[in-house]
Amino acid sequence: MKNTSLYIAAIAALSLTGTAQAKEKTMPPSTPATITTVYTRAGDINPKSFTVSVGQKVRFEVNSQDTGSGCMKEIMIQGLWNKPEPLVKGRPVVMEFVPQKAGTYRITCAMGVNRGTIIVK
Ligand SMILES: [Cu+2]
Repeated sequence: MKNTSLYIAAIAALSLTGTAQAKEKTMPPSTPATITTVYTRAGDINPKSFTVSVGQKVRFEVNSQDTGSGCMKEIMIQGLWNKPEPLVKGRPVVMEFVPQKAGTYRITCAMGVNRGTIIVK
């Protein structure tokens, strides 16, 4: 009787382990660290300083409450996202990248005017 109970316990433990492994396999290979900011014409982006890790996929979201104008109508990250993206009210900008080198990267307009920083550690 005792032996049978042990056997059942062992089978139960094995199948639990199997389930845990199956769950891991269905997870995306690299879940991005999401950082989010809000753009307004009066306050530009807020928050404007972020820290992320080398090698960790980052998802940077900019939620625009206004449509950008003039010099500051586009946003980019020097060295991480070099394509200027237009700031349009109600249309989130999403930039996904994997930082390869530690350092301080500038969030700017298309012409290079500072609006924030991403620190990669
Ligand atoms: Cu500009």
